[in-house]
Parts: sequence; structure tokens; C-alpha cells
Amino acid sequence: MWCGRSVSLIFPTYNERDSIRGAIEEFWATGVIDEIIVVNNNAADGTSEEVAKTHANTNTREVFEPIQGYGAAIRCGFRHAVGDFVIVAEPDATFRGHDVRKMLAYAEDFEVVYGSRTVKELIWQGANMGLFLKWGNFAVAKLMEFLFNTTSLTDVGCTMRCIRMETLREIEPFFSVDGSFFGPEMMVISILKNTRMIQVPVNYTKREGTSSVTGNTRVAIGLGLQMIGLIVRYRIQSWLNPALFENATLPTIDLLTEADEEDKEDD
Ligand SMILES: Nc1nc2c(ncn2[C@@H]2O[C@H](COP(=O)(O)OP(=O)(O)OP(=O)(O)O)[C@@H](O)[C@H]2O)c(=O)[nH]1
Ligand SMILES: [Mg+2]
Repeated sequence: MWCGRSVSLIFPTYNERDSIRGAIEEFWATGVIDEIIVVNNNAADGTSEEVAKTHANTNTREVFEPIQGYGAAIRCGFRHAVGDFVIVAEPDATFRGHDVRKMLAYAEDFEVVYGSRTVKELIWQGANMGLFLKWGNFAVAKLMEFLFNTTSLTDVGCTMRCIRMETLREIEPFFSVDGSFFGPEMMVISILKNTRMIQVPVNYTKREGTSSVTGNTRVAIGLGLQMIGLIVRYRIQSWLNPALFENATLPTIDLLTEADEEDKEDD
């Protein structure tokens, strides 16, 4: 619970059998998470057994997404989440549990909080964030920031994010990407839907096990180009046909204020 509001954590998993148990324990130890949804995306054999062994197993649900892909897995987790705040992270030891407090603190003022992995002081030894990935992510993020004239952005590939449930339900019908560039699609849609959003630095540490995406430079370049294509396509689409996103709403009043008002009405 965070300020009397429930918190769901989504862990998409494909190839994290050896790290998922530790990740669940670490995030659960923060004491602010109410449910963990593990989205098994045709994951490595033995993943379910590792999940079942955790101390948090009574609060952990494993759901299965047969459509292969990072985006498909996260979108499946979103459909199952019930918390007032929904956080997404990866169970590959690259994200640190205590950063959920940082995300939630900002979520009191913002509808969507995106993590950024490009702040030098928070890139730890062994993390897969060399010069190419760091400046590549930064450059594509700046392209997005410029094209949409939005808040300061420094990363387009960070899985760690926190969204309020009512905002998620409003924007998720617009999601379409099943693959690895779902991250920037969600960012663009939250911009086009005029949500109040911010990006905050998170720790980025060494991965356990083998990355299937950014560990390979050729795959990472291809992904970067796909991301640029997606960002430009959404920009042109929204200029040519603003009606596509016309039911965008102005930023809503603060969630906690709303809750306080509801409580007062109940009294
Ligand atoms: N690659 C990949 N990842 C998936 C898939 N389904 C779910 N995921 C999850 O998406 C996350 C990203 O995959 P990673 O292999 O860690 O890729 P990455 O984060 O770009 O690479 P690192 O920076 O080295 O961690 C992980 O939590 C995976 O479990 C899938 O079909 N393919
Ligand atoms: Mg990863």
C-alpha cells in the first residue's frame, strides 16, 4: 500500500529463471507492493517453480501470455492488474526494488512516471548501458521530446514505470505493439492523451542471464530504428488525423485529493 492505495507490480518474464525469485523477494521486501503479477511469456522451463518458491508466493499470481513479445507480455499484465498504482519492472536483476518508492512518490503528483536509465551516477558497474545504448536512448528520447514538445525525456527503453489505474484504463485501448518497442509506444500515447507525466532516474545494474534484445548491437540498432519509425509515424498520424486521439482529456486533479474528497463524501 502507498498512501492508502494498493500497488500492483508486473514482471514480464521470458528468460529470467535464475533471477526471478531474487527479484520478487527484493521488490516484495519494500513492503509497499500488494500483488505481483508474473507474466510468463513462454518463459524458460523452471520459471514457474522458481516463482512458487518465493516468500511472496501468496501475493504473487502467475499468468500466461502465449503471444510472444515484450509488449504482449506487459499488456497482458496490465489487463490482470487490480491495484490503484501499477508498476512494471524486469525480473532480470537490472532494476532495484527500492526504486518503486521513488516511482510512487512521483505518482502522487503525476499520472504516469517513467524511469530513465541514462543518468551516469545510477548506471552501475557491469550494467548493459555503454556509450552506444546510453546516447542512442538519449537521442531517440530527445527526438520524441522535440517532436511532441513534451516533458524532459532521456530514455525510451526503460521498462520501469508506474501508472495510475484510471489513466491506464483510459490509454490502454490505444496500445498496439506486441514487440520490443512497446515502451516508446506507451510513452507516445500517454503524450497524445495529454496525461500528466514525468521521467525520473532509476538505478540500472548488471543483468543476470542473457539479454535477448539489447545485448546484441545489431538487434539494438534495428530496435532503435523501429522506435524512430514509430515515433515519427505517431507524430504524422496525430497531425493528419487529430480525431484519432480526440477524446484526450486535460490533466486530472490529483489522485490523492480525489480520494480525500470521496472519503469526505462517505463520512
Ligand atoms: N526479449 C524478450 N523479452 C521478453 C519477451 N517477453 C517478455 N519479455 C521480457 O521483457 C524484458 C526485456 O527483455 P531483456 O532480454 O531483458 O532485454 P533488455 O532489457 O533489452 O536487455 P538488458 O538490458 O540486457 O536487460 C524481460 O523482462 C523479459 O522477460 C519476449 O518475447 N522477448
Ligand atoms: Mg532487461
